[in-house]
Amino acid sequence: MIRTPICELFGIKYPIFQGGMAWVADASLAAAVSNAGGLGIIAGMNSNGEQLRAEIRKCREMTSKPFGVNVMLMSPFVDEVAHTVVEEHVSILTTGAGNPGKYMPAWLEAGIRVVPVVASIGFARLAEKRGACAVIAEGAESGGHIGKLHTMALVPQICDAVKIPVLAAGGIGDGRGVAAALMLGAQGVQVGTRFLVAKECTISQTYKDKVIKASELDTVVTGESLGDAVRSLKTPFSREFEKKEHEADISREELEKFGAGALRRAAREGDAQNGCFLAGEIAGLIKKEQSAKEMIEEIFGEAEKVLGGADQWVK
Ligand code: TUI
Repeated sequence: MIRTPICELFGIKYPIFQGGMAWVADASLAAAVSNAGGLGIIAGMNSNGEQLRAEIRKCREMTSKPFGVNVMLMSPFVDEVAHTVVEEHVSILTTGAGNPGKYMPAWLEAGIRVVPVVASIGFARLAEKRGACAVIAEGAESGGHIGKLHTMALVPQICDAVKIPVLAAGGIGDGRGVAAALMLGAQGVQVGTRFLVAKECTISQTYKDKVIKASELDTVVTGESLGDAVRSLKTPFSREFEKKEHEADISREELEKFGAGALRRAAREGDAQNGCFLAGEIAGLIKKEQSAKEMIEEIFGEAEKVLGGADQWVK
């Protein structure tokens, strides 16, 4: 049995958070992960305040276990979402793609435990100072919006920089990844890409099939020229985006217009031509659909085995 202080802090059996993936992480996935003993997280990114409220209430009907909400700080609805989570008495928040400082006093006042995703030491220290109870150090192997450092270098540096617990994210899809994260000093993990193919994940079958078929070389990072690097599966959309962003005369607005709606088209419509299928580098490792429970039990069974065998290397 692998238990860390993360389990007590968040009232969960296994020290694993499910990534709050935009257009993916709904009540169905979050409740399944929470019921399996992890921390399910509802994406706040693609919802306005009222849509998020409905999703939170739906999740409460599907699980009595703790779950959280992710507040994506670049969302056009971020102010509403930040307010709705307080009104709905959400107890755990993760934040992504920016600085949640503006919202922290109100969230802490409401007794919410806040866990920002960080991609640098400076930001991890700032999050700790502002009252975060843990941070998620997310390396650039991740799908979606990414920072510059990768998990192997980022996690130990963040662990040394803060006193609060650290969860590792980016490139973790099985028990070996969990074991490695613990060895780097993390007390838990956040997993996104593997949960894309959970049976309870409601995305299009096209999306799931693409993840299952992906090889280790099938992701690409676009948007670096906009200062908004995003990792996704190689598709006609990503190739077109890549081409456009290197055109000398294209404006930021034109590119953003081209990208608008692409996450929804991938996740909800399975539009293989015009959708943007976010996924991390670990997609190549993922071979089958399973329930969230099967995934989590398998991951922690493997982690226990590899950690238990680690002393073979110590003479
Ligand atoms: O947020 C994510 N991943 C995401 S959000 C998303 S939705 C979207 N993305 C791009 C365009 C349109 C929609 C898809 N994937 N991960 C969390 C994350 N946060 N990764 C990196 C960071 C991060 C980076 C810099 C957090 C803080 C930061 O700096 C804050 C500061 O102000 O210094």
